[in-house]
Amino acid sequence: EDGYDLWLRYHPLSAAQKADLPSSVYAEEGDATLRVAADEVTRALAAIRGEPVVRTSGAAPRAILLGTANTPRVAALKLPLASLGEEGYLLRTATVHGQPTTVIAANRPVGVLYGAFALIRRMQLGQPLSGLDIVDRPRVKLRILNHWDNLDRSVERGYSGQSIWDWWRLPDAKDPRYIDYARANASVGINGTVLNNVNAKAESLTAPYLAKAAAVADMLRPYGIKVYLSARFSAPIELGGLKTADPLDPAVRAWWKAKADEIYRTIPDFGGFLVKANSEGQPGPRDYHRTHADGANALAAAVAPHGGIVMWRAFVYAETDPEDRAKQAYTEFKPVDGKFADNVLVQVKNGAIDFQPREPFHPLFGAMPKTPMMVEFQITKEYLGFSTHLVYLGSLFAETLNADTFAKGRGSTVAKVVDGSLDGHRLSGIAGVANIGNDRNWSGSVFDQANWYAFGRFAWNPGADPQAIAAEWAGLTFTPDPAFVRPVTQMMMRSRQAAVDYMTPLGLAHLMATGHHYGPGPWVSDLSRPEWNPTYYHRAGADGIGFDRTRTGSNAVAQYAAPVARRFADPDKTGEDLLLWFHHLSWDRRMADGSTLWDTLVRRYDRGVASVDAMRGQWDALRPFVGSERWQHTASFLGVQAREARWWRDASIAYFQSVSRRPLPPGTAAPPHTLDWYKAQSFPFAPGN
Ligand code: BDP
Repeated sequence: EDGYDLWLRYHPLSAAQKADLPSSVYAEEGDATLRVAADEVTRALAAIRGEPVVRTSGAAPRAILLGTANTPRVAALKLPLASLGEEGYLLRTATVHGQPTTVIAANRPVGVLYGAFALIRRMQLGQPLSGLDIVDRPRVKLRILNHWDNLDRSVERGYSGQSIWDWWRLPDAKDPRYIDYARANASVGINGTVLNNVNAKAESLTAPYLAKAAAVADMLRPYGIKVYLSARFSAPIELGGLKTADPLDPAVRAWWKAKADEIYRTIPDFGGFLVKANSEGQPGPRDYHRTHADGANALAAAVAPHGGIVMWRAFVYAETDPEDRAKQAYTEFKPVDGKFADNVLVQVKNGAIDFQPREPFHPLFGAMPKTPMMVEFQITKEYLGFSTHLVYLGSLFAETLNADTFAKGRGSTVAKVVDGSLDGHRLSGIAGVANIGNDRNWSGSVFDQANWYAFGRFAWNPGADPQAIAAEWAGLTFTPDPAFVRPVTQMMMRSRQAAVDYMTPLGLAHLMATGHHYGPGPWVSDLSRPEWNPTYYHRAGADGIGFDRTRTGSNAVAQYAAPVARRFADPDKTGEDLLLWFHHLSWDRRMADGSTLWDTLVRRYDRGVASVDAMRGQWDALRPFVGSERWQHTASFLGVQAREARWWRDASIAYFQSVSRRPLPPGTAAPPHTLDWYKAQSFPFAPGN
């Protein structure tokens, strides 16, 4: 097994485990989505039981019955479907024609599909089906992957091969892999996908590319997945020949309207646009002295008659204001709260800077109550060791979603901002920058598949438990045997803190090498923009280390609600995890346990290295549970990670010691090379170079 089957492996259970499983499937198959739901259950059940499954159109013993309220046999059961909404489902054990039957029911076919995958999970994990009575529905409306895929099939920050979208061969050649992509996404409730990079080319909106996108949309539709496109703000100039892209210019608005009409003629259920504007060189409304709301509303007006939406990114940082990059999105967006059309969502990265191993939650969460706010996570691990380092992101997602903004008092979590419940929004959404490519194993490594899986499960339920999700994924991907699941889950749960420790401990951030962002570069200080340099972020000098974001510094803490601001303003209350994000402190400062900041910093690097060594040991012990190809692949990557964790540790300590001029704490090893040696390290090639 090479990992292609993801968590949908459908492998046989032991005789005892499968004894009570159903043996037939009943569904009415007029609807394409109901048909794929029935096919999937049949396929899974046959594989898990290891024998053929009967598809029936009448009463059968031990059947699975799938359907909506419009399916007569389901309707006859008079199930309480009202509370399920558009996408929820109900799993229940019922008696149909005197036969014990497992029922999957929903208001709409897509709910049945989600219920089918939930039932498959239970079956595959060997959980009992008797006495089932489960109701579930997604808390978030738009659960969307963002592909940073270019039209030439390169993938920005992609570490798993080329884009799966074969633009050259589309629309005629429809790669069957798109169906497996759709199955995987539907199985975790993902219901939308943005096909192209936020650094968008206008060409993606031309007729030939729309025809290609339409072919993909046709394949994804039965799986409840809508297609969206990243739009380049200056497309009216580039494609329409206009002199301006000013969002208030009537000709520009007419161009977008005509373009939207054309798109909806091609893709009738097109989801809408994602826009990166006035960020890192992308054009945007500020080029015309208009606000982000003016820009978003122009596109929103074009798609509104068709039911489309606009996701407008808040990832902006002006080239002119070097004071504190962490503050800039709030400064630009907070004043326009309430100015966005009601089919616009503002999409905000989880932290204020850029997908670092650890960041505090973005101050815009809770600060724009009149605007639906999406959170954007990065599933692809640009700053977390690409696809070679094993880092489970479920704990990172949970850390952001559980953070309390205090916007409306205690309990105003980011999750409640994002699911719309805090401020009563009709629209809500979560976006994840995809880690999917054309590698056989989709994500570059088997354990990176867990991050795709966890993203979907958190988008469905932002209150989910990362540990439970890790266990579920491991059980499905390898084996549900607790002797495997328990240690592997523990390993996954520790992995993100390990990476934080060996890359950016104690709230440090953005210390990586230039361009590709792989490996350490804390010394880098010669890039043209101040906020591109690691030295801008750590501010280490003879006096100490860290970025002062309190009143004596950039005062970024003031962008948070008062209770949060008070906590972050006080180094004794901030907590070790975010300490140097908010404070510039003396190397000799005493930490809670009495050690100095310098000694603690060195020990965190050591702890990170030790955690990776422990992960290697655990994986060795798990060899009997895992097929050889997937075991070997993971073992070799853990070897890379162990070597590179040391590299991060040694290079960082060599550099920081050259600044702190403090001795290493007793019992810690000196870096084996000089600082100059670490500075001279580079790659012959690294993705993103
Ligand atoms: C940064 C990436 C860059 C992206 C940008 C974004 O380095 O490649 O284009 O984010 O999110 O993290 O737009």
